[in-house]
Amino acid sequence: MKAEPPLLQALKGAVTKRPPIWLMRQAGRYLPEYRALREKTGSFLDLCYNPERAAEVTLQPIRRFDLDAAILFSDILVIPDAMGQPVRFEAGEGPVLEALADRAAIDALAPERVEAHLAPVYETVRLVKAGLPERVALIGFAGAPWTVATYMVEGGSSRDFARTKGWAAADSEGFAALLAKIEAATLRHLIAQVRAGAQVLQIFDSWAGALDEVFFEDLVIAPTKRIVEAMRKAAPDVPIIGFPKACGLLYERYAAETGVDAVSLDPSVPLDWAASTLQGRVAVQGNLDPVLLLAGGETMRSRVARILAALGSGPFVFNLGHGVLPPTPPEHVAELVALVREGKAA
Ligand code: 1CP
Repeated sequence: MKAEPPLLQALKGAVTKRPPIWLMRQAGRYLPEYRALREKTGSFLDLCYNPERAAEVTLQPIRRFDLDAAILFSDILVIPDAMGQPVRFEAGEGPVLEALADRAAIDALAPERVEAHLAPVYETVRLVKAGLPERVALIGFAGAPWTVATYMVEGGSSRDFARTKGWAAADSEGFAALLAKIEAATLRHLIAQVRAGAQVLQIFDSWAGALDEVFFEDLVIAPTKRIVEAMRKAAPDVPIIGFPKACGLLYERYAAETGVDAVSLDPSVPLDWAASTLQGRVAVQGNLDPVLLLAGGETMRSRVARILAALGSGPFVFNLGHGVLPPTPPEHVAELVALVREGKAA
């Protein structure tokens, strides 16, 4: 029998001899070979919808570093794009969408377009899978409904999510209809990624930390729980990692109530608290500050040792607390991977 990739073992609750490691945004601007390919390709979305090039970008960090997983190169905002709310990425500005104006705009969204519109993404998954060694797992992903909704309602990035939260407060029924559309599209997208070869799924809820407890329950926990339940039926063997970034003590309820196999921790989560409160119930992933990877040196080394010491005796996946920053020297990534491979705890 073939050995299961270490990432899958850890996500299913095993304590591995060395923790598996992968990094959010491990493909991207900090790699010269990414910048070269990016320059040859029109827009960022053109790259996401070009299977050969997106597969190449996904595989670039795997060729350089001894990582335990590849993450599909795509974006969470392909979902509004597929449902009929076009997305553009402006250089230096981030995503731009025509903000949803009213209930009619929500009703016009079409989750049933996902498979056709995102066919190139599933082709990318197939190409990557064919190019990966058995021990390197392939991670598919989607944004969580709340985080994707913020971009659809604000028309792009936001600091305070005033329009989105205001809509949820004033018209809970209309907002629930929006989340239901995103949820339906997300399910279709996750299932299609699994059919194409994804072995693990991560749900990015980057703006979960912007919500109070009541909104967190209704807009983060409830939709995530429904997605996890539906995926258990569609793909019972595929572990799911949830990343409700910066949600503080609410990580505990998220881990207990959504049904995810693992939670990804942002850098602010105290390690001993995570070990005692979360790790008995789910696997944990994280949580080195990406700025410490950028800085490198002794501070990075001692923080890595501290994370390994605190979390290494339970089911654990080494990662950053958020994505690799573009100015990060690739040699620092190589050193980090080597440190985790040695498994040295302070
Ligand atoms: O060329 C460029 O400048 C594009 C930069 C870029 C990249 C490399 C964007 C635009 N998206 C991505 C890829 C991406 N996005 C991946 C690839 C896999 C990986 O290597 O990890 C993933 C998983 C995402 C997910 C994503 N997109 C999130 C969730 C994770 C997070 O960063 O919090 C979010 C919020 C987005 C939206 C997004 N995509 C890109 C931008 C500039 C933004 C807006 C971010 C913001 O509002 O602050």
